Amino acid sequence: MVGDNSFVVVANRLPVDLVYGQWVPSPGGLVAALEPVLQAHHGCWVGWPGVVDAAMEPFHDRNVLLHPVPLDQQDYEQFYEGFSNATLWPLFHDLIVPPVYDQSWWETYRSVNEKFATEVAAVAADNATVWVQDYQLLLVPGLLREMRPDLTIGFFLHIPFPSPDLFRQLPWRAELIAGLHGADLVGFQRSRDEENFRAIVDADITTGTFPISIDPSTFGPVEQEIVAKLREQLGSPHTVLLGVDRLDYTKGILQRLTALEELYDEGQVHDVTFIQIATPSRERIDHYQQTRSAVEEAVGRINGRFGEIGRPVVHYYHRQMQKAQLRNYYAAADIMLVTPFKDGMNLVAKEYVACHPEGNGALVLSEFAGAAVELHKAHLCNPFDTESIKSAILDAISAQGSEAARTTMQELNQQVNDFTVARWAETFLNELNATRSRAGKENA
Ligand code: ADQ
Repeated sequence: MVGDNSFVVVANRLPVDLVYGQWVPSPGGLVAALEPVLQAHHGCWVGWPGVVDAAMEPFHDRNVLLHPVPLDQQDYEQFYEGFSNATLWPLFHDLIVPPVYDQSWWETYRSVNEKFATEVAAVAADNATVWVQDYQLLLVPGLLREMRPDLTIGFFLHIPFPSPDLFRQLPWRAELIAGLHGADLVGFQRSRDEENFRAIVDADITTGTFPISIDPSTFGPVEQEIVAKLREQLGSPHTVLLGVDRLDYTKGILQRLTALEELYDEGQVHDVTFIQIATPSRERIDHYQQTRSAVEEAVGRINGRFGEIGRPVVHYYHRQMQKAQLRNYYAAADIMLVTPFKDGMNLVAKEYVACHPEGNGALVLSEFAGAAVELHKAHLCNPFDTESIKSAILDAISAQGSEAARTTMQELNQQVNDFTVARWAETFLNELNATRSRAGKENA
């Protein structure tokens, strides 16, 4: 028996969180971008609700039908924390920390991917389109293809794809590649990721590059009074720097703190305040705990060395924030620091740019973030080189208020307004349909 959904999105997480016993929409542009498609095509979303051992019936949220996939504690530890986030995540981010290769994690990863595929196979209508998201579900396209050859299957990888030499380390590399072969179209953030993937697969798999984006309309207009108040609360510093990240070792948070500390130490900056907002993330994994300790130690040290009463140099928040509040911080910041060692895209960079339609503000951006391809006019830096981060910050400070800085920020803003997440989804889905029609004709 088949289901009646002609469009199915499958992702590790459902786009909702359970907060004090209530389901609340989880922040993220993906659901906003896909909502119209889901509604127009009688679609549904298959994913884990984020709570272990939750036995739940399908339910509606914002008019989208959500199909929960239950995971137990072992699934959570071995599939999510283990294989997804301690094996694939570090391997796909170029070994910033060493990946762990563990046979039992792999077996759980495979069995959880089977659970997701089985659920999708049950809810998808005849000839439905299924869009599989990200590195937690690399086996789903292949498993689904066996269960339901009638489906059109797309896959999008949100994180980078490593170079062939790194990927070959993975003991289960052949199985993962076979999994992706089940897709009609495999999409990447950057052409470099697509090239890395193409170097290890047969020519017959269709791939494409589709840089993800945001919905700029959710980032404006900004209330100037609130922004002015925020700057006042900070003590009206000359320059406000901002960082917004999940607290993850890929994001280079410690490196930007080190750069700031050295700039203060050398007397190159004065009256500069840095706000770092870090969302708690994957907190039970060792390397995340180590990163948090190192970041918090640096914050304390910098404030101890250079802060004054009522005027710390670094304001550090380790918590999730509402998008509306985040928007005020983006708008208030003179310079945004986005310095990951490696990042599939980095939506924070685009969100900041979306909050600066008038052209004030500046973006310091790692050349290793996918966003650097489109936002190449930002102050690019190499996060492995503290001098490079420092000089990008100094360049941005000295250009503050200039006509050239304004023109650059307006161009970046235009780019983000033109290439929205809705356009990303539409481009991917059009290409997926075109690929499937070509294949249909060839087989006819
Ligand atoms: P992430 O690694 O999570 O995403 P990013 O693209 O920056 O990184 O997205 C983070 C999102 O979380 C942003 O929308 C941001 O606003 C939000 N966020 C961060 N800190 C927050 C806080 N304290 N409070 C509230 N919201 C906060 C992965 C890949 C990226 C890729 C995206 C999408 O690692 O490279 O860009 O998927 O494909």
